[in-house]
Amino acid sequence: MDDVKGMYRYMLMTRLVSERILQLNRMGRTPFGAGTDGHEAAQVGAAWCIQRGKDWTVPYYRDMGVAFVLGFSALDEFRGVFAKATDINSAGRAMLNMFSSPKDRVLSRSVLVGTEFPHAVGLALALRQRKEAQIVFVFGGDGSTSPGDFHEAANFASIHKLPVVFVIENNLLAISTRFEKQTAVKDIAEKAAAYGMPGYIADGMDVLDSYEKTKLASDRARAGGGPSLVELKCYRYQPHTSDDDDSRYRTKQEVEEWRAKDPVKRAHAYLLSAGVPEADLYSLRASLADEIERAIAQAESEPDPKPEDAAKHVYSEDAPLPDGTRA
Ligand SMILES: Cc1ncc(C[n+]2csc(CCOP(=O)(O)OP(=O)(O)O)c2C)c(N)n1
Repeated sequence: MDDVKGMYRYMLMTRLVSERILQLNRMGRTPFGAGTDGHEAAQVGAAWCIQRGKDWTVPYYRDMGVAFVLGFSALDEFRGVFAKATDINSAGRAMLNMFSSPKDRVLSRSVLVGTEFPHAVGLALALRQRKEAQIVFVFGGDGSTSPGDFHEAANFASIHKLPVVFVIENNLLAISTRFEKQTAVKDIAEKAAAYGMPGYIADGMDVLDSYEKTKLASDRARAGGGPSLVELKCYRYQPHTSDDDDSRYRTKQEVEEWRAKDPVKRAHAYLLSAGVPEADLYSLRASLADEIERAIAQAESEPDPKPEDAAKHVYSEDAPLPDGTRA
């Protein structure tokens, strides 16, 4: 029960942060926002299988719930949202949610969809060569299984039995492109068979099912059995980003149908039915909301990055100039 309460805490935190990100953007206080609503159970359930500080994780840009479970705070998140110099991911130079934390073993990633898979597989190969016991979790959306990167990475990982868990959050949309317009099979999990690895399907609106199916995959990787793919079927409630008009590609009715399966409400109902007092859940919400408001106030008051730092760490600072001299 303690685990489920812990999971619920991170799911609720993810929901509340995500809602504030969109509100702040609509108020004109931030340049850009992207929500996670609808993915909380998938992300938190899968991330519960990660051994913090030991395993490596390559999350994708929607994975706030994964980042929070791994140790990111609301303040870490809002520093990125406000693109402040204090942002731990990129010092305010990349978009929000380019999660990066060497101490938490979160590999810095690119915004380019699908590039995380070969990076994760390379990481797993390095762990194998160094005889380290940890495993790698890599996350992506359904759309990220279309580029060649995914297929090359899955094939290579399977041939070499590398300790990788491919976690795919299938929300049926890649911006405006619907699932059936870019994937000919019924389930993403079917793609695993082509590479000789198991493909598990979970109800990504259910945190326990997401945890259990990801656990099958992570147990297999830890035992030396090689990679697996876990498909978490979920839905994105908000537009793709604050720049997206989702009324052009889906109906309100479709969103409402999925809202009836709200993963946060479902976990809330589960806890109540298991005897957790409602007052405890309300005080949890109040304390999270307070933490979030304090994080927003602090992040917003912090300094912006300096314009002259825009290309810092992009080019090697001691690389020779074209004429062979050094700056
Ligand atoms: C290589 C590449 N092509 C296109 C884009 C633009 N783009 C950003 S997010 C996205 C959709 C990805 O959808 P999916 O993987 O299903 O994840 P979701 O955003 O739905 O969670 C696209 C096409 C990109 N970032 N990288």
